[in-house]
Amino acid sequence: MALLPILCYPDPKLHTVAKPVAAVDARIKTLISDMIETMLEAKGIGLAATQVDVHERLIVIDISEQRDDPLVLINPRIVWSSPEKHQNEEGCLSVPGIYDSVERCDTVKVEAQDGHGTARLIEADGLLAVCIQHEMDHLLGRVFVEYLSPLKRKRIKTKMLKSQREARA
Ligand code: K1U
Ligand code: ZN
Repeated sequence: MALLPILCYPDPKLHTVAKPVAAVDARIKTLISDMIETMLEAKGIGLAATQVDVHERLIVIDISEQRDDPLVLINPRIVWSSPEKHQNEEGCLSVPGIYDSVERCDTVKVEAQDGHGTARLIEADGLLAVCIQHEMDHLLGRVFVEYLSPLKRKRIKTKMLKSQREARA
């Protein structure tokens, strides 16, 4: 297993639209293991392949308290979302240290393949629903800060570029 580097906002590669996973083969299984290890090490509850510069439709999530119950979604598709929406506090491993409120659907139903390539239908609410919507946005090249005001986004961009410059110095 390997830790993968996570792209940081405003890296333009975060805006790449991911392509479908063609087959759940050995390469994808290795990528799944590496993404789970990377997510756990970074203390995240989710990670999209886009964030590790792989532009295929794959996400991993683990919202369990023991951090031992990963959910793997390959080629996920939201087939139903509730009309009820709420604001939720979000963070992102690609935008470290920034947390803000984003409106998301309360409940979603998602069709996807699991890590074995088996088709699944998942109904999610609460933090899982928020995390699925956040990660699926990554696969469309969308970062959560794009839901914030242009002024907030500009400040976040400046802050990220400054900390990246300082980390390089
Ligand atoms: O996509 C990512 O970068 C992972 C992200 C997932 C996420 C967290 C919170 C709401 C929506 C999506 C994170 O794991 S950020 C770090 C984190 O562990 C966290 C932050 C806020 C609330 C709960 C967890
Ligand atoms: Zn994120």
